Amino acid sequence: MLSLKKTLSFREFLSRIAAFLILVAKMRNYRPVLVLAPLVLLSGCQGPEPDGSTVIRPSRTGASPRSVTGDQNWDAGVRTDFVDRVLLVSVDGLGAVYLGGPLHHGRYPTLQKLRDAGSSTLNARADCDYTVTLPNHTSMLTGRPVAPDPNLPSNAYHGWTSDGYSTSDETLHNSGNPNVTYISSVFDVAHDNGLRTCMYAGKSKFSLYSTSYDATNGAIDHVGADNGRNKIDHGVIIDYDSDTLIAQATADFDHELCDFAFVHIAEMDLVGHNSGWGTPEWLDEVDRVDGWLQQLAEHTILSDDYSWGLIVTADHGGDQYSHGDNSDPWDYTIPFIAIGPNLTRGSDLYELTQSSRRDPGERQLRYSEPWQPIRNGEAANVAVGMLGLPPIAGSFMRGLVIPQ
Ligand SMILES: [Ca+2]
Ligand SMILES: [Zn+2]
Repeated sequence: MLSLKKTLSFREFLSRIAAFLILVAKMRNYRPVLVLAPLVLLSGCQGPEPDGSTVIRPSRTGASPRSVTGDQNWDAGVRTDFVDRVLLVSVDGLGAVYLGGPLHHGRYPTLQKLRDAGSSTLNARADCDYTVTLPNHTSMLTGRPVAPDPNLPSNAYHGWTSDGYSTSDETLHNSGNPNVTYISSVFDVAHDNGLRTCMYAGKSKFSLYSTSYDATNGAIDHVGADNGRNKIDHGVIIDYDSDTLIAQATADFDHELCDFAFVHIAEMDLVGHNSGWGTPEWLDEVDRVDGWLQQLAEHTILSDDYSWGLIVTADHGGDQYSHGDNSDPWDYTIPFIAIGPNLTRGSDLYELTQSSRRDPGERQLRYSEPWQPIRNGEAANVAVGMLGLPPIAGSFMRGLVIPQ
C-alpha cells in the first residue's frame, strides 16, 4: 500500500511537470484575443456551429480551487474558466421517462440538486442504432456513433456493436471499425496531457476498456512529455456492488488519484430486467442511486480542495423487461446533467445549447440530421472541454456549444 502511494505521488509529480511544460508551450502559441470567442467545448462537425479550429482556450491550469464548505457548496458560483477535475457518471439503464414525475414530487433529492447546480435535460438520446450497454458506453468514452451510416464518413463510428464479453486479445481497435486503426477516448486525451485517469465499472465486461487502453494496446503518447501507453491509471471493476465500488472511488478521489474519473453504476439495469423498468422496485432502486450520487458529489463538486466538473448520463433506458429496441422512446430517452464552466445553474441544456442542438421531441434522429439532439456520446468531449483540453482525435460528437 505504501509503495503504491509512493509510485502514484511520483507519477503526480511527473504529471505536474508535464502540465507545466504544456502550459509553457501553449502560452507561446496562444493569442489572447481569441479567448473572446464563445467557449466551444466540442468543436464543429454537425449543425450550424462555429468552426472550433479557430477557438483557442487558455490553459486549464488557470482554474482555481473552491473554498466554500458544507451544503452551501450546492450554491457555489458558476465557473467561467476550466475545472481541475472531471467525474463522468453513467447510470446503467436510467430511463429518463420514469424520472420526471418522481422528481416533480421531491423524490430523488440529489438528482434534483445536481440538476439545480448545472444544466440538464431528461430528453437526451442514446445511440440511434443500438440501445445496449457496451456500444453506448463506447460512444460515451470516444464521442463516436456506434454503427456505420451511409451519410457519415466511414471512419466516424467506433463499430463495437457487441454487448457481450470480449476476449483478452479483442480491443476496440482491432475489433471495432475496420477503417480506424486506433479508437481514441477521453482516457487518451486526459492521460496524454498528464492527468491521472480512473475507471470504476459495475459490470465485468467493461474489461474491454481496460484491455483496449492498457500498456500494450493504448496509443503511443505524442503529446508533450511521454505519459505512457496505459491510458487508465487506476481501473476497478466490481460486479453489481456499487456500495463497494463507490466507496473505493471516493477514497481514491480523497487521495487525489484521479483527475478524470469514469464511474459506472450497474444496478438499475439489473432491477429493470428482473422487475421491469418504471416499476415500484425500479423506482426504489433509483433511491439507492440517488444516495450513491450524493456520496460522489460530496467527494467531488462539494469538496473544498479542487474544482470539479460533473456529468451524469445513461447508456440507455428500458421498457418492461428490456431495452434493446432502438425505435422505442422508453429505451432511447436518457438524462444528461452537466455541472461545470458556463453551465448555467438550473438551466435547460437544450435552451443553453440552442445554437448547436435542438430538442428532438419524442423522435430519435440519425446522426446525419442537421439538428442533433444531445446524446450520451457527447459526454467524452464535454469532459475534456471542461478540463480545457482539445477534442478527442477522430471523435464525431464534438459540436455542442456552451455559450460563455
Ligand atoms: Ca503526454
Ligand atoms: Zn440491460
